[in-house]
Amino acid sequence: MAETETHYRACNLCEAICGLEIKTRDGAIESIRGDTQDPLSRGHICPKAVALQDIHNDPDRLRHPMLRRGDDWQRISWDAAFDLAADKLLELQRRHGNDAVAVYLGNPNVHNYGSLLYGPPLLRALRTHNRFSATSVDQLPHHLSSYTMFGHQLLLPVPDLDRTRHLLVLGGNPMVSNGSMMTSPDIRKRLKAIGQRGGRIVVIDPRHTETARLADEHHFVRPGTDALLLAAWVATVFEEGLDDLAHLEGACDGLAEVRRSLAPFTAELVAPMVGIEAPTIRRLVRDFCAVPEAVCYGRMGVSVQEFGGLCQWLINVLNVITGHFDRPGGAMFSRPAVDLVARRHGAGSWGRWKSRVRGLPEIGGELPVSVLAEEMLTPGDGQIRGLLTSAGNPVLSTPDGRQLEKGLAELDFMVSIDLYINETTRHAHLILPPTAALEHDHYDLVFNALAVRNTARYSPALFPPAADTRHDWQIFSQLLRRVQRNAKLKYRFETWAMGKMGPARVLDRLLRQGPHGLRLKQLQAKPHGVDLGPLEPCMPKRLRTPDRRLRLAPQKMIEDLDRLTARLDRPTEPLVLISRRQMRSNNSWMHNYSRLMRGKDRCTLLIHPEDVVTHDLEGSTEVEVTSRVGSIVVPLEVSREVMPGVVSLPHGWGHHRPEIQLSTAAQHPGASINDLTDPQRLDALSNNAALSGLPVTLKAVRCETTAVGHEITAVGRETVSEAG
Ligand SMILES: Nc1nc2c(c(=O)[nH]1)N[C@H]1C(S)=C(S)[C@@H](COP(=O)(O)OP(=O)(O)OC[C@H]3O[C@@H](n4cnc5c(=O)[nH]c(N)nc54)[C@H](O)[C@@H]3O)O[C@H]1N2
Ligand SMILES: Nc1nc2c(c(=O)[nH]1)N[C@H]1C(S)=C(S)[C@@H](COP(=O)(O)OP(=O)(O)OC[C@H]3O[C@@H](n4cnc5c(=O)[nH]c(N)nc54)[C@H](O)[C@@H]3O)O[C@H]1N2
Ligand code: SF4
Ligand SMILES: [Mo]
Repeated sequence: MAETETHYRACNLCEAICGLEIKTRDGAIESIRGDTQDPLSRGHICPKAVALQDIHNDPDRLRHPMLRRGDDWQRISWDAAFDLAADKLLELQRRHGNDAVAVYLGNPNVHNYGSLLYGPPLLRALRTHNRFSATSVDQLPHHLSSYTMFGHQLLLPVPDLDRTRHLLVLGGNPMVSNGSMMTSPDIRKRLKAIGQRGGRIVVIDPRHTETARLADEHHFVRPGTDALLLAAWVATVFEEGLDDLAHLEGACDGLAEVRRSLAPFTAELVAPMVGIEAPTIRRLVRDFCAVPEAVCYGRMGVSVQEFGGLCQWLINVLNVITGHFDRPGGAMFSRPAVDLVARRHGAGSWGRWKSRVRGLPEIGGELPVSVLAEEMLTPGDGQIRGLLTSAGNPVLSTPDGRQLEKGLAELDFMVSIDLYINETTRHAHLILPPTAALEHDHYDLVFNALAVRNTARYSPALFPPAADTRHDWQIFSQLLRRVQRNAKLKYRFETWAMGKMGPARVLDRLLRQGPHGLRLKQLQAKPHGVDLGPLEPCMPKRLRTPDRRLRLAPQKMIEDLDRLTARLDRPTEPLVLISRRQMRSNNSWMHNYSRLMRGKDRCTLLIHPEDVVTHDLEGSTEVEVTSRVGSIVVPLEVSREVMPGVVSLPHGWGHHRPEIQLSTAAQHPGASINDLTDPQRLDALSNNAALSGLPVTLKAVRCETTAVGHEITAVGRETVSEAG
């Protein structure tokens, strides 16, 4: 009789890296639970972890390399697939130059250490300037502020959540996202513990979020005005003498410049624009300064907006000048077992090249994904004609998905490394299917470095690769071998040797070199992970600036303040759109598992009751939302959760696209918020997409409407709001 086996591993679906206990019998999963012995997650999991078995078993998942001929997909051997991919990409480069081939890397790459170790060499070998990733619709401003202030784009301060007594959150909803750029599984307990030790949580968000519900205080903020609020806080700190830099005395440059440049942004000046009264703005920062263990933290809502770069800089400035930096309970640097900032290589860069059409600068080795479609659709030298995507779905996740679809349809060749034929990969000529999470080993290179506690955990694979799948690292490695076929022997040898080693041996080397001197064997002997202790003060030696000084006033940031001043004079748009995340979604790609799809339609437009009246929507259940670039129809959900003048939609929906092979998702299509977002709306400093605060108009859709698929056949009423 078959025995039940118990396996321990970390979940790699989101940033929380929860420990899992998985029971199997006869190679089938019996249960997935939280691992109570994991030092970081302590038994917590969310519903997505249980769906790991659905990914594993999903009949829609690709298990063979697939070649598209017209609308038909046919199986092809791996050898033929690798040869074809390399031949086509190299040929395009030979005929049209290296930049004719673009690469887009999606979010799951950062949750896959094989991809992180084996992807970059392939990118380097392709020598294209057209490198894109989900970073420029996400955390790019964090990297930019870390690069300019601390000397390394990956040296990212983490809120010391377990010791703080005052958490000030702007534009993050950890109760749903489970924490971002702040790996903090078991977030509910961690947040509740702040109150239990006498502390407070304050949330600044245009929506009364799940996190706001748990907080002691919540304030609505007009989308895209947080930089004004933060500037006013910094100005108030100096004006009222609340600054406390004693412990960093002598370690910072630019203090006087920060003080001078931000002085004009008084609370009274910014209040009408921000939507929070001046006395409250002042009181909020006094409260923050009054607690030694306090930290200000800002995430997606303040990153994907017009002033994302300034927001992330000002958050760091606020923590530093108020004595809440590099101190327990404040913003601290981690000391992970694999140190991402050990080498200068990859520390960051800015403007080494520019995008061809709009002339936007490279940052950190890549161009903003908002220019991807125009680089495909605009003829001329250097036009993108070939594309490699890995673990991404930019049609649903980047601005103006419909324009991108047009670009993808015109490509001479596209190859995707992905588990599915989705809204993006359906345009590929060739899809290379990787193993799914439970079929490969895992070590979290990135999120251990962003965690609220230093821990390390290695997870072996549970199952052998499904059918004819290969690990992502093997796919990258094989593609590289082909791409390099005419390269110098030295490079070809390196690639061969690295391919022979495999990621686990590379990891072992990185662990040994790391600050804790661990070995893979030690981690293998501790299936629940090892605890490496709380975050520790490490200034200034942890800084990566050449002189180990913290730059408080990077020139680019100071220069961008003029744009912020100009924002004060801009009239407020009548209605703007923001995004929201949902517990049972994971960006665009986990809507194919029925256990996550039960219940009511989730892709709804949240709208304040006052706006229902203002926009003449009484009695309608659906609404047509229009932006500069397009329209979608979505169900309305009236709620006081959003502030008047703001509507909210989740992202990652829009599964009505033809020819996708996601049978469950297609039954719950929703509509894509990124059919509305505008590739021309960027944070001019970081060039991150300004997804949030998008001006939109609404039009009622009459109840007798028949919606066919998701194309609009409804007769709308007049548009009443004239935004944008
Ligand atoms: N369940 C689930 N978890 C996830 C994901 C998922 O899709 N589902 N995705 C993962 C990924 S890739 C990421 S990057 C993280 C993101 O993690 P978070 O940033 O914590 O998640 P969001 O829900 O995007 O939170 C953004 C918040 O900003 C608010 N907001 C919007 N505009 C503004 C503004 O102008 N100012 C302010 N102050 N707030 C604003 C929104 O109302 C929202 O509450 O989540 C990760 N975790
Ligand atoms: N309007 C709006 N847009 C947003 C956001 C928002 O808040 N609002 N959030 C943005 C953010 S933070 C992010 S991170 C992006 C995400 O955007 P993307 O990274 O482009 O999209 P995902 O939905 O994460 O798509 C992941 C793809 O990877 C595949 N996949 C999953 N695991 C693996 C694996 O191990 N290997 C390989 N090769 N493939 C795998 C899945 O099948 C899926 O096709 O979306 C962004 N877009
Ligand atoms: S919170 Fe994230 S890491 Fe934890 S179980 Fe859910 S998806 Fe996995
Ligand atoms: Mo993200």
